Amino acid sequence: SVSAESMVPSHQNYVKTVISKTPEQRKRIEVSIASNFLFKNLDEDQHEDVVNAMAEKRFRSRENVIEQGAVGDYFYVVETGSLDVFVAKNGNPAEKVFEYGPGGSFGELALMYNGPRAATVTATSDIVLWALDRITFRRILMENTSRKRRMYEAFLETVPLLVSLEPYERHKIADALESVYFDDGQPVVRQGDQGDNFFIIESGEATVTKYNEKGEEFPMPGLGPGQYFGELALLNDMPRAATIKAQGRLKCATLGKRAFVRLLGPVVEIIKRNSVNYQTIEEQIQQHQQQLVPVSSAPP
Ligand code: 1OR
Repeated sequence: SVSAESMVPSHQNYVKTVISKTPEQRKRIEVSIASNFLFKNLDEDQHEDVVNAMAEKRFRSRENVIEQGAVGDYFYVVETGSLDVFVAKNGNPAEKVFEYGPGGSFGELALMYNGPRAATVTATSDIVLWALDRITFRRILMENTSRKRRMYEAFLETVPLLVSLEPYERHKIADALESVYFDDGQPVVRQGDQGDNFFIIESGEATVTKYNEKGEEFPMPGLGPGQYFGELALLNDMPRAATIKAQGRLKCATLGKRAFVRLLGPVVEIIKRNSVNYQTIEEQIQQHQQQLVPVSSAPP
């Protein structure tokens, strides 16, 4: 018979990697991983195991940390310096496809899929990295990472703004996304506020309202699944240009400003082009509404 005990995952069948560190090194690891989404949502023990297992590695400018086609051994987090990523496809010369700076991480693909390294990663300055061995990466970080990538994959493929991206670029976006929920009528962004986040609607609907100087409300076309908002404040460092509220239960995927700038770089031109349309829509509505009475006025 199957005993209850055998169903409990055993904690004896792996040996934890512990590389001794000074408190100063631990502090540097904490700073390096603080803004990295792959390390979010770890419990205390997992966090401790990861920090224990990390090894400090230094490379000189122009040295390769990873070579395309090689066997995967480590996952890396950047403490200081910068690196370029090159991909060679179908015998063509390698092309630069991405770059990393402090807080960035790479080398997860070969460890997740047991495949060859998909790219060459080269130091472009003298660098300090923290390396996590394959076994610890798979035991602690892989579950989270692949679950999140799978969870957002299908959704991100349907977002019109992101269709032109490479699948791997959408994976990086998935790593950085967090889902947030709003109840009917709850504001997501308020006109005039400082903006720190970008939103893509996963499910539900949102209303868009603009206020004039007198506090009169002008409703704008609403938003639905796959549509995005909150980009203007991030592009222009301006206050939020409209108030957006949940209409019924609303679920959004959100990116912080830094991730927005880093990951949506390839589509910023599309975003800017689309934002020009707002003016046209707004002008049309304002013209139309000059003959109408505003829907309501905010209390004085
Ligand atoms: P790896 O274990 O394969 C190389 O080792 C690492 O480079 C890889 O994990 C990723 O962490 C990182 N395609 C594949 N790997 C990339 C890419 C990339 N960018 C960074 N890495 N891109 C697609 C190119 C067609 C670039 C997308 C921005």
